Amino acid sequence: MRHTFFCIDGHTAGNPVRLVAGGAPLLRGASMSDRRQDFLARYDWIRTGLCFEPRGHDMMSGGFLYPPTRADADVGILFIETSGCLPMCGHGTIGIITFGLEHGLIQPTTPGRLKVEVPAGVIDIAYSVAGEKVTSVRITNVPSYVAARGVEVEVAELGRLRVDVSYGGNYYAIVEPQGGYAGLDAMGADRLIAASRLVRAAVREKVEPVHPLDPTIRGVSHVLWAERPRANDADGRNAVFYGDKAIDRSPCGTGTSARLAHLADRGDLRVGDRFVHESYIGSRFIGRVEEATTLGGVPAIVPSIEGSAVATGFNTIWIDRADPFWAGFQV
Ligand code: PYC
Repeated sequence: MRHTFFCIDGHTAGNPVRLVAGGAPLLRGASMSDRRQDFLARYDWIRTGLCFEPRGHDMMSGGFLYPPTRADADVGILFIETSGCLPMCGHGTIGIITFGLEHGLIQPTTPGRLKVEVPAGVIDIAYSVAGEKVTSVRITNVPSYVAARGVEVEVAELGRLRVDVSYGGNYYAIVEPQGGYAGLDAMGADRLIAASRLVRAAVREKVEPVHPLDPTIRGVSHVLWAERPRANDADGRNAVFYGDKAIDRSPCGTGTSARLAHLADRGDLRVGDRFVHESYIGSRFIGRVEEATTLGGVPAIVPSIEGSAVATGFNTIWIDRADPFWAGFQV
């Protein structure tokens, strides 16, 4: 049996975004979080088939548009990625909203504004348009907070590291330069990937953060290696590891949100402060601490992230059960 998926492919700040505009399965559930669980239980083969080789690659990421489950939202998004079905994805949202608007799949009630339901909650979008092109998307993200401080892990080659765990829509182990970690350029991509696997596994043995309002969102999934910026007009640089082999080519929207919460928590950022974040390849998001809040009684911030995306083409993809690699593979 052959399943056909009509996709708009592109990238946000260099990281891939595959908007699956046709072929989304009908999902059960009273919220996007419930629908995420339903998708994982019954349709995860669509994610692996579209994201893993031979139809995808290590960094592949994307999502589907759904009617929202809430009356106050314009649209819902379900994310798919090599790493799983994320509760929230910042670069994915920027791409999906850009391509959805540019191709008439999303019709805003208020031009320039959208309310979007994602599994992690509800986010607000402000976007700009020039002619037919969406030139920027700003996400006011879900409340973000620090879940654990000073977790000590021992990692081969790098020795003892102290990391903090912060939430920005996914849980991040944040590693700042220290001891055996002298910065991104000193490490290089291959060593960062190998070390990230070890750091994530070691942190998972020590802490399992659980979202204060949604227990289906739990556990450290990503590692954010922090660094000083390269350019004078930026405030920080990072390499975000996800899945098993990916370094985000964008500055990572949820990673930037987690980093803003982390810096705000220790007093290095205040409400209203802007933070220009560079990615591993030098692309940028503009972050901002929008407000202080609480999440289930825990101090938190509401961060925003702004960036832009470019569609690179349409892609009609088949998943055919007669193909020995119909559900994709990873090596
Ligand atoms: O932009 O939030 C993000 C993201 C998560 C994983 C890769 N990118």
